[in-house]
Order: sequence, then C-alpha cells, then structure tokens
Amino acid sequence: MQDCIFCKIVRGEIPSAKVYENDSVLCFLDVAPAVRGHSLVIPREHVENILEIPEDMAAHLHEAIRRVGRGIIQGLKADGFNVGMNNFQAAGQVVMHAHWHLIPRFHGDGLQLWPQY
Ligand code: DGP
Repeated sequence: MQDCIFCKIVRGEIPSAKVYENDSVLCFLDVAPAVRGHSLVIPREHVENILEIPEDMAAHLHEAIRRVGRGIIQGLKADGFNVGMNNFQAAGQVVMHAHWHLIPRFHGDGLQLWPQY
C-alpha cells in the first residue's frame, strides 16, 4: 500500500525503533507511547484489520506477540503487559494496517487504557 504509514515503515521509508522482526512480522516502538516500551506488532503484508488476517499469518503474529511480551517481562522487568487491538475507526483504529499494541505494566502504575469491564 503506497500511502500506508506502517507499510512505509516496513519498506524503511520512515524510520522506526525496531524491537523484533522476522520474514513476516515487524515490531517497533509506538511513536506516542502510553508508557516506555509501548510496542506495536504488525504483519509486513498490508491487511487492514483482524478480520483480514489469514490463519498462517495469525500464527506468526501470535508467536511474535509472545516473543515481544517475554522481552517486556524480562528486559524491562515489567510485572505484566497488555495486548490490545483497535479494529475499524469506530473502535479507535487510526492506522488502517492491522497492529497489536503491547503495553508494559507495573504494579501500581495506575495506567487506565481501556474501559474496565
Ligand atoms: P491505533 O489507534 O490502534 O490505530 O494506533 C496507532 C498507533 O500507531 C498510535 O499509538 C501511534 C502509532 N503511530 C502512528 N504513526 C506512527 C509512526 O509513524 N511511527 C510509529 N512508531 N508509530 C506510529
């Protein structure tokens, strides 16, 4: 996708702070982090949202999310992490290239990310 900002990051046309990458997945730090270490996991291939993700791609993404999550726990010494995804504009999706937010959490950090259900 020519105009997609995350596709530009994949192509290296926009710089990013890469956290992890493999042939099908890229992970980089969010430019507007909720907290230090807030990372985004994306498929290299352009798909808009979770409904467009084929099974094989989902497996690669899931594995990458686990790897980066492990890094957040071990590297940042976080107590936990949130995994979140906005799908479609009504749900807060701004960049229309599917992505997962990984947000490090610490006991007592008081971060309010999503409504408490
Ligand atoms: P969402 O609302 O789920 O579509 O979140 C999009 C996220 O993408 C938002 O937290 C900010 C981040 N973002 C937008 N543009 C850039 C960029 O050029 N570089 C990086 N690293 N992150 C970006």
